[in-house]
Formats: sequence, C-alpha cells, structure tokens
Amino acid sequence: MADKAQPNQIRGGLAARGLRFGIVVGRFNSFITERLLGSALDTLERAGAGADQIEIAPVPGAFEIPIAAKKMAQTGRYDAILCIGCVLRGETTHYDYVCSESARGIQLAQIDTGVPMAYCILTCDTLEQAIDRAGLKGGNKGHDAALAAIEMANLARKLNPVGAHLRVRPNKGPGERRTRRSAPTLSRKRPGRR
Ligand code: INI
Repeated sequence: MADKAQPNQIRGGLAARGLRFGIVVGRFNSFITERLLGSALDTLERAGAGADQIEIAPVPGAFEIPIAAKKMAQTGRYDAILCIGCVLRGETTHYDYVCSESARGIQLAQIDTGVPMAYCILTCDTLEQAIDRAGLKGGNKGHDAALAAIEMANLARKLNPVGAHLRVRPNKGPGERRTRRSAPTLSRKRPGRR
C-alpha cells in the first residue's frame, strides 16, 4: 500500500546560534529571580547563544515587566524575549493584581509586537513553592522558559512574511557594533510608494 502523504510541519528548532535574546528580570524576590535567570542563561548558552547575543534589562518588579518587554521588542533587536519574575502571595489582594496584570501585559506585548515572549513569572503561595521551581524539586522554570524562547524564535523566523528581512532595519543589537541609538527604520520602502 502506498504511503499516505504527511502534512508539512513547520517546527521551531532548539538551536540558539545566531539568535538574539532580550531578558527582562524583576528584582522583587531576587533570591528566586536570580536563580531563574542563571538557569535561563545557562540553557541559552548551552544551546549556542553567545553572551554577546543576550541583553538583560532589570526592572523593579513583575508589574513593570510588560512595558520593558514591549519596549525591548520594539527596538527590533531581538528574536525573542524572556520575562522573569516571582510573585509571592501576601496578606492582601495586591498579589492578584500583580499576577494578572503581568501575565496579561506580556501576552498583549507579544501579540502587539509579534516578538515571542516566554512567560517565566512564578506565582506562588509560599517561598517554598518558589524555591522548588527555581532549581529544587520542580526543576528550574528559567530553563523551561529559555527552551520555549529558542523554539518560538526559530518558529517566528520561519513564519516571517516573505521579504520582511528586506524591509525592517532594526537598531543595533547584541553582538553588533553600536553606532547611534535610533528608532527602527524602514528601508527600500518610501511613504506614498507601493
Ligand atoms: N513584585 C513582584 O515581582 N513580586 C511580588 O511578590 C510583589 N509583591 O508581592 O508585592 C511585587 N510587587 C511590586 C510590583 O511588581 C511593582 O514593582 C510595584 O507595585 C511598583 O509598581
């Protein structure tokens, strides 16, 4: 019997060579976020990303992560962004607002910009739960987020519109020589022309 034709699969691989990553990391609960960051960096580097392909933007807490991630994405310098934070439940409802707004903001930022963003914000009831997920029993969510970022960065490159690489000239990014800071520019396309 003849083999049935299989649908084409478009997959994002797990090699990070040549990809550029931005990382936004919250300082709040830094005992945890530093461990998440360390594992994410280790995973990116073992997958082939050099230190010069990665830039890190620290922010005060999880609530500030979406705006920083969106602004990083808008520079056009990154294939993917990792958002790292840790929110621990307190005695008030503050926790709920920080959790929901950071998750919602990150999702909006990646949809708005088209730059994949890995969500690595622990939302835990106790410090023990967070420690378990930052290198103890539950593995390290920084590692998981780095793998997701690499896969989505590769997939996004494959799904870019044909010719997109000719139209967008991003700001200088990690691994490239810096000249001056400017907004992303459009080339080979002038206003009023088709
Ligand atoms: N930020 C966190 O990242 N984690 C927390 O657990 C947290 N708690 O519990 O308050 C937290 N709050 C600060 C918040 O993210 C902002 O930085 C702050 O509200 C200033 O905008």
